[in-house]
Amino acid sequence: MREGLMYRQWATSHLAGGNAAYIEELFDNYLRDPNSVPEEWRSYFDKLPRFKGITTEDVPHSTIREHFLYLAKNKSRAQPLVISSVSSDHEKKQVKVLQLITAYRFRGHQQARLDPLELMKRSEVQDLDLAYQGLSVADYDTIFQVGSYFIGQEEVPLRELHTSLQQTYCASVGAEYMHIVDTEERRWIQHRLESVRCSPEYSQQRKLHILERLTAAEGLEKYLGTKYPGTKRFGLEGGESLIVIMDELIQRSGANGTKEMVIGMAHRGRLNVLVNILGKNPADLFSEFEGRRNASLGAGDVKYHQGFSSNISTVGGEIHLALSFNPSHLEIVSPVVEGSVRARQDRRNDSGGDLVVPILIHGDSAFAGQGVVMETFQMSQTRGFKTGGTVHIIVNNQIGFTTHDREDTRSTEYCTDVAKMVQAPIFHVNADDPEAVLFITQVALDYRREFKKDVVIDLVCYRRHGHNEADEPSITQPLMYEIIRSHSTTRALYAEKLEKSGIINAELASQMFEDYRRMLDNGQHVAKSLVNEADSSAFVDWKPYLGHQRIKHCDTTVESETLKKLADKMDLLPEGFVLQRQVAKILDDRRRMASGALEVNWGFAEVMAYATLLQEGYPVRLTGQDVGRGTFSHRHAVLHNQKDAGTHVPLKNLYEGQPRFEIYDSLLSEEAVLGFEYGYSTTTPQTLCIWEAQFGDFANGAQVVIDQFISSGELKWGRLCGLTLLLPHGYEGQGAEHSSARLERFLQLSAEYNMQVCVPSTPAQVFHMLRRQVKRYLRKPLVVMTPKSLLRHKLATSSLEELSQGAFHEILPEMDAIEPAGVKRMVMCSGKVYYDLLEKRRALNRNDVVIIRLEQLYPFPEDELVEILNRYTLEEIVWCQEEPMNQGAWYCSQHHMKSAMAKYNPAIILRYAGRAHSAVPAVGYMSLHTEQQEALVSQAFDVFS
Ligand SMILES: Cc1ncc(C[n+]2csc(CCOP(=O)(O)OP(=O)(O)O)c2C)c(N)n1
Repeated sequence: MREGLMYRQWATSHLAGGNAAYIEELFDNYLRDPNSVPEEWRSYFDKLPRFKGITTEDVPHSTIREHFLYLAKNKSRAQPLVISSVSSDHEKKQVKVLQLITAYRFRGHQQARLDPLELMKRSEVQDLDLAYQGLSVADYDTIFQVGSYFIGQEEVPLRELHTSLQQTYCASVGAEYMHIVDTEERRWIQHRLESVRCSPEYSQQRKLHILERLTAAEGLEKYLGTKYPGTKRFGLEGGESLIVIMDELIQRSGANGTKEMVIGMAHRGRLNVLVNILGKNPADLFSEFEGRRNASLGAGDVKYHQGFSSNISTVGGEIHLALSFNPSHLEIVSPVVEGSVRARQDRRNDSGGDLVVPILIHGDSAFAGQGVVMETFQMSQTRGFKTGGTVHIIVNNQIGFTTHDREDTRSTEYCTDVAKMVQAPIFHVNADDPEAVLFITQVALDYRREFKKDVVIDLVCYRRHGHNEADEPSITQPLMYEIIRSHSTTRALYAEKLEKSGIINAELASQMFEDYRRMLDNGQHVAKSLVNEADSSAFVDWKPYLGHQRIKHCDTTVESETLKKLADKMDLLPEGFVLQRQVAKILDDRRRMASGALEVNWGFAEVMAYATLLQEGYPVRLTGQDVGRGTFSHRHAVLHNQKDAGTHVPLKNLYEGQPRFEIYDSLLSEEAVLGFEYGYSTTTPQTLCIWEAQFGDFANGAQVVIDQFISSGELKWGRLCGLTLLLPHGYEGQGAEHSSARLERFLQLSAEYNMQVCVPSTPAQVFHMLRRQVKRYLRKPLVVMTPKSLLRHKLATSSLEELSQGAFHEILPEMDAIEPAGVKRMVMCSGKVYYDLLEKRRALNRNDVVIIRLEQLYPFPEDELVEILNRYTLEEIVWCQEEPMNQGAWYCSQHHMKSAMAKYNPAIILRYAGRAHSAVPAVGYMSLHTEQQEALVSQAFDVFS
């Protein structure tokens, strides 16, 4: 009570007017918890001078509080409070000075000179005005406390402080970091920026190096522009400082001990990064310009989408760089890079992300507009997807194709605002100040290393030419391009600056240019630190996987003793672990399945596939929404203790030193998560990598990943990928959105042995299919239509022997003992409808009909089908499906079926039994669904007119 009263007296005497309430609240908070107020206020309150005389109302509260505490502790030795004199006018101004500092930290970036063209509108920021803060130039010589950062001094004259604030926050760097809630992070950034006012003095050698990098960046574009005029290269002109950033990121990371960097970037400046950073041989690039084809690729891709890797030497040793292949779809490479990085980190046991670093280079419009950017940020700190922070660079040329005005490109203030969702610091920097660019690169990389979080460098630049070299920019941006035409290049401006400061003379600058040009003429490598004989010890050997289109035979058998032993191990629970009742029953059943007392179900077969693979040395990674339990509660790979909510993952506890078993319920994203898993699996051939959709059709949220990477990556870029997609699919009356995984779309994408599309219908089939996926030296994506109701279907079971002794069958022949001689009709189908057909045939007692299951629709098992057809003398062949006629396998697979039939009997017709054409995947009424289902099953046995 007394404290509050005394404080209020102090506040009102010192801080009359609008600030008083604010300061009072701050001080109240400070008294409760000194750490709850911004540190500048905390240090101010802490440092208020000591007063003389115990009763004055000017006594700061901290002093009083300390004294009271002291008295309370030392009742017998009460001491008088020692208080020094104070100038209340100075105190008032001191508060205002602190407000001024805070204002610059919050809003200085709005006044920073970020745009080389000076076109960007800078906001009016009142808070940065001395007068607005109640100060004036008359106070310039007064000394104020400023905290310990500014130029390492605690007290400086206002003049010096004001200059420092402007240099730090309103010159070539616009720093946004006050949105970060963690005090330590903010302090760290403040210290780094303020201690050198964002402009450290670099050595002459360093400055020459910057000039050399800019010369290389500009030189390459000029050379290509002259040699191949009008050819698309998406030049970097205007944003050459990107090369300064990349060079520093690599060298500094290498010095820190980083071993690998994975870089994702779109078209802009890609050729420049390839040649000047990754050391691609210019001669190779030129031959691509001249139309050379890579004979080893199928379709191939344009030169500015191809990936590349190399090793670069740094003071800390060799660093491996991988520039990720990249489709035209902007930003989709971001999660792919993250997945690749995580795979490399897992391989190196680099849980902190120090050894492998992701770098993502974005365009300003794409970064602001594409949703996958947000999804990728949302992943960045989650257990299953974090990579220790990503360095994001925006090549912000202030134009997205032709769109320039902010009202059209975005609603946010900056193109980088999305990064604030994960409280990433954002450093805007003027690309025409390459030393500021270098400085901010160092701060950004060090921040990532210190805090393991994402950080953004917004390189504010311009685009000297059109969107590409065949595009005329003044059609849409006449005024901007008038300015650009008379604007010197970054290199020229920097060379001029170095000349003025006597570091170089004009001849040296042009000599540098000539030297670079000569190297290109000679077709020489221009990246100086390129390692010729790369250390390949950490490389993955993909050779065994290369050159196969299809491998049909694979031994996936397992000793039944091994199955039992593994099942026993999975049954062991930690002391005191209490299972939920239904889960206990499921595990109980699994125990009986392992002993042979019960037929094997889907869940058991699937987890045993993982267990056996782990036992054989293959890591397994499984992600997707709700994968630990399984959406339909069949997997239970993660068990939850009902007593303390702790978890236990039996598959992680099989034996000492076993391979990784990673299972993560993913965030609610399909696009970024699937992109991530694609990146992961293209980096680790040994791992069985699986992504599961909650319902199969949700995969369409990741359609870009399926179209641009999964189905076409091998043909475009020669990248192998063994990723498995589990997509729950099946017509059970659950309505339009929960029935179909859109099988037809995957089949339509299937060609040239690009991927596999399977519809396994028994537990043994899923067991062998998953094992086959990793045991064969074949890395092709596997798309699986997985069941829902079939997980518990009484007929969809297998024996333990089928697991131990069987194999994956691309076709399952007739299972009942039907005499071939009497068979007139064959019904072919895939998936769950088989069981409906089987029950119907049994009910009808139709021994003239056999039912066969196509368990793999692509690559189509044509020879096997012909072999089965040849067992019978058929009059009719029917394809039966649950899906409407325009969906499912009918349109996309019938040519394969007909091709096999032509080898059997060219005269025989393929009939259709299934739902009629439909605009929706399934109906919404259970009664209508049942009606349709019964009709299509009956139709398979009916007479066709
Ligand atoms: C998903 C997607 N939508 C549209 C395009 C077509 N496109 C190619 S580049 C581009 C402009 C990108 O602008 P920005 O991100 O600012 O990069 P810049 O080209 O200016 O470097 C557009 C719209 C695309 N490639 N991908």
